[in-house]
Amino acid sequence: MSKISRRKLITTGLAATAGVAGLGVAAKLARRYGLIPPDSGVLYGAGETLTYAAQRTLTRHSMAREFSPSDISKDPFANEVAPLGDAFQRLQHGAFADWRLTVDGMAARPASFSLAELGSFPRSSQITFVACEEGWSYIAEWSGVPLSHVLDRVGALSQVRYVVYRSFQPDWWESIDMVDALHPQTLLTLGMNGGELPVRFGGPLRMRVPRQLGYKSVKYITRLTLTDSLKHFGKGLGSASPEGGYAWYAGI
Ligand SMILES: Nc1nc2c(c(=O)[nH]1)N[C@H]1C(S)=C(S)[C@@H](COP(=O)(O)O)O[C@H]1N2
Ligand SMILES: [Mo]
Repeated sequence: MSKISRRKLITTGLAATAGVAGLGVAAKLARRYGLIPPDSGVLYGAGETLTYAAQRTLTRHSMAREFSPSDISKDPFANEVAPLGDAFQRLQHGAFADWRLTVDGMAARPASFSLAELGSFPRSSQITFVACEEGWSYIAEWSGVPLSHVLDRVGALSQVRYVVYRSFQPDWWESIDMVDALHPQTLLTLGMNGGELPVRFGGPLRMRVPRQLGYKSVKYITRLTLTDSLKHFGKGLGSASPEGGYAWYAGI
């Protein structure tokens, strides 16, 4: 399917879901409100784009379901990660005192934060569900700093449309739009189930995006880049996921 006809499909779907009168209006709305996801040019793009557009139109302020303490999974499953290597182990032996979160790109005050600094920022916690695309899931309590707070601190410019987040594991990088970046449940996570965030669950610092599938919750976060375009990151599809055949937008 060509990009043109895919776009047509999006706007048709948008017109239907949002009850917009007329395709021309829907097409204008889709462009204006950024409803075309960055990987819309790839094969499975049509369905994903429709999901993205519909969710962005109808549910941008909705909250991921939160559970009660008695729902917390007793023995949560940590997905296996590739070996983290010597450099990570050195940081771990130093109790991650030298871990830094670099924030760059379209910010008035780019910064580099230690975990202690992040820990001194306002904290939020949530009991939410992690769902892997492979079918398993668990519920845990997560605590951390709302990403929106960090964006405020660095003075995110008004043109920013996406936050790209990178991991100590170079193969793992993702991005989210501002609806998710500013969403109150999107957390730079430092703690889990009342304690520190264990390394196998992404410690010392993990992104939690509870409104999307588990793979958007990248572990070992080292860098955030604020940008108005995803064209120049990787293959320009928005994140590592679409490069490997998964959708950039994985809303649940
Ligand atoms: N850095 C990094 N982040 C990652 C992964 C990974 O292998 N490395 N796996 C992802 C996938 S596919 C899922 S489903 C979740 C799994 O989270 P869990 O280990 O807490 O269950 O983490 C995501 N974040
Ligand atoms: Mo996953």
